[in-house]
Amino acid sequence: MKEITVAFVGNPNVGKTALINSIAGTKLKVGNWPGVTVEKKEAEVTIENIKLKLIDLPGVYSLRAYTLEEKITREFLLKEKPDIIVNVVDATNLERNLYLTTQLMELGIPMVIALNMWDEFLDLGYKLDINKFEEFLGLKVVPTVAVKEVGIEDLLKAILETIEKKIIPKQPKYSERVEAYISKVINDLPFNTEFKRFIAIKVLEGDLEIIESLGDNAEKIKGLIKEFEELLGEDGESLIAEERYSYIESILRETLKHPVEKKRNIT
Ligand code: GDP
Ligand code: K
Ligand code: MG
Repeated sequence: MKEITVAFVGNPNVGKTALINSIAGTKLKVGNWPGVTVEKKEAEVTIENIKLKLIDLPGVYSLRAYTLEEKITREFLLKEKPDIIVNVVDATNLERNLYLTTQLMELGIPMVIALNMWDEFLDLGYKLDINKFEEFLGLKVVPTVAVKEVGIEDLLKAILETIEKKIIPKQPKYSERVEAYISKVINDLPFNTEFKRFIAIKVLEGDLEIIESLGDNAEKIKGLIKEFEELLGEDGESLIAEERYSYIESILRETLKHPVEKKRNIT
């Protein structure tokens, strides 16, 4: 039987565990990640003769490796290379949640988005043009209410289709100046990796763990980072963060309608 590893990734408290529970029922196994006390939860479910291994990764806001949760989640994605990522997003907090999404997209792993908390999203009066949103990101997007088992069938369908068609998200495009440096770093990477773009961007963000992994090329690349920061007049991490947020804003401007504020009666 074909076996597929599905990594659930998202900010803390967005409904990752609730979503896995409603897909797999009571089959969630709880353990620990090797060497640490962070809980490792996983479940298995078989659909259409495909065994899905659902991995509940620790909640993170970013794929830096500052916190233990970030380290575990990043290690898993880069080393275990899941077949597909389900990026669980709190639909009521899209701008903040999509900051992580941009980084996940850069991995180039097949991916779908579960727009969870869809009940609250609707209650608050938001509207989203899902087709347009999917088109911008180049992946399937499924509204879900994990605690009410809403959207679960559609999410499973999207997962299977994304795997079958190997739907890799589009790459967030940054400014020309930043893209030029991403290309330069990619050219200087000393090893072959399928995560070239992800690694290059992390290098420009000043990610020490990744820079040190570049071995003999680290010094040359540090020179490039210095040049990059001097040219653009800011530290790499802030620069890239700004670029991520302007990419996110450009998409939300075209797809998300905020609730119309109720007019207060003036008496
Ligand atoms: P995790 O940290 O991402 O694993 O999030 P959890 O699965 O623990 O869920 C966080 C909280 O949000 C819990 O109190 C859930 O009951 C609640 N929750 C999860 N999904 C939904 C949803 O779709 N709608 C609403 N209203 N609450 C949800
Ligand atoms: K939680
Ligand atoms: Mg959880």
